[in-house]
Amino acid sequence: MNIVFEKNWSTDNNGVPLLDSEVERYISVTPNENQLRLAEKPFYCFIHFGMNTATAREWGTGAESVKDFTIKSIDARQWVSVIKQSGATGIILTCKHHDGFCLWESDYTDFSVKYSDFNGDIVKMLSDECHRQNMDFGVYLSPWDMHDKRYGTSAYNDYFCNQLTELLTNYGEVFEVWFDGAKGKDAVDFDYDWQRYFDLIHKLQPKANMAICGPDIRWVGNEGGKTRKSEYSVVPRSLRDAEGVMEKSQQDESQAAELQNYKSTDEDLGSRAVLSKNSSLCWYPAEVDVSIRRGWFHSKNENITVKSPKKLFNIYVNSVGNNCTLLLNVPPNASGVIDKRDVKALRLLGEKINGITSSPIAVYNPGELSANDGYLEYSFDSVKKMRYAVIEEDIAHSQRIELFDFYIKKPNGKYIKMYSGTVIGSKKIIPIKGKKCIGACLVIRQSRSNPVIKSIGLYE
Ligand code: FUL
Repeated sequence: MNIVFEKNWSTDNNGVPLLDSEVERYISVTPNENQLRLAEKPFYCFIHFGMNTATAREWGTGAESVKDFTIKSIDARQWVSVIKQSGATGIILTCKHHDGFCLWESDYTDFSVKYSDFNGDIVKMLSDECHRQNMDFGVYLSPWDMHDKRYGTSAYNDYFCNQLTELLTNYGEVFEVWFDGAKGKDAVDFDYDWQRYFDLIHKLQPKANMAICGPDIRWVGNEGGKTRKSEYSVVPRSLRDAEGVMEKSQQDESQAAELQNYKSTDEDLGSRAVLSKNSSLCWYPAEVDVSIRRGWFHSKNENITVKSPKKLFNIYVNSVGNNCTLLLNVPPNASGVIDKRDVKALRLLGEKINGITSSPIAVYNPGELSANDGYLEYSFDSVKKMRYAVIEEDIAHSQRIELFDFYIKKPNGKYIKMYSGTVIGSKKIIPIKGKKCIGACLVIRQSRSNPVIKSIGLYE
């Protein structure tokens, strides 16, 4: 045996218990069916489109009128097909942003497309097109509403539930409902009836995940595409508290830039040290929301800020490949189409993502490891130039791996460590940069119990 592999989870487990009653408490926390389904389709897009697209703003003022929505048409087919090319499998539309303008023909307000010069229901146009092109459709409905006079009174909770009912009844299956925590710092205090919203969603769309201020998916904590070194999915239940999420969210239009540079102070959300201090835990995986441009809404002044395919791909590897889902925002312009710059970046991103797994050296499915599998060693029949290793835990058994090293075996027989990591979770993507090798080895140094590995894919 190679001496460097001797210390592993099955021998000393880095000096911590492999499984005791405390650790058992951590691994008893597992995803529900909706969370499992989302982890299988971890990349989807946001579309920020609406009043702000017409008025060229990031946030509205609350004083807009339907006449300000001067957009005449949209090309939903283009939106969906362009986004599909990026490899994304779903789209979440800002059906109502903070300005309160509704992109569907709601029966509960006169501040919607129905009363504007736009001819049609944008939510219907997009959801129909998503279903036609086999893409998931999701809904962003801003809890904070600057325009509606009911906001701040209990009648607003009824209004909000009526809106949810329309959106979750008339537009087919909805895969995610996104509740933004942002609220202007001068806005009136208001008690959102979160539990009523969650119960309603659960009743009308039992397969939908509820994100950010919702209980299924947590906000990664910034809008710049960054993730922590260790993105845990088993975390203290208190992180699910919607009011807590709101406190950390945008409270001012200009704060978007700040959030793009945000460095989370809560770096550790789920190590043993954190979990041991919390009696109640939950499965609450992170979602990375980031815009392809500087702003969330389209502005022609920001055409030069479209992120390069390389940058977008790095974001993908650091989010999807770091146990998170990725929600990439693509804002169509006031002519109702996605700009050609964004189109090109998305196409090239899609090619790069496909390129990760297009040339497999081998894909293994080890399943639950036993004490004999302290490390996993693989040999190839010829020299390969490895570009990626993709490792997935079977998260139906929770997340177990806490520390690991990944080695390649050089043609001269020597092992070189390519990566040291912590969390694996639903997916870890390790770039190897085309290094020549005749084998590879995964050494799990620390785990919460016997690791359960769904797959290890090695790619040229
Ligand atoms: C923020 C909002 O204030 C932004 O306008 C955008 O919708 C972003 C996704 O969330 O909190």
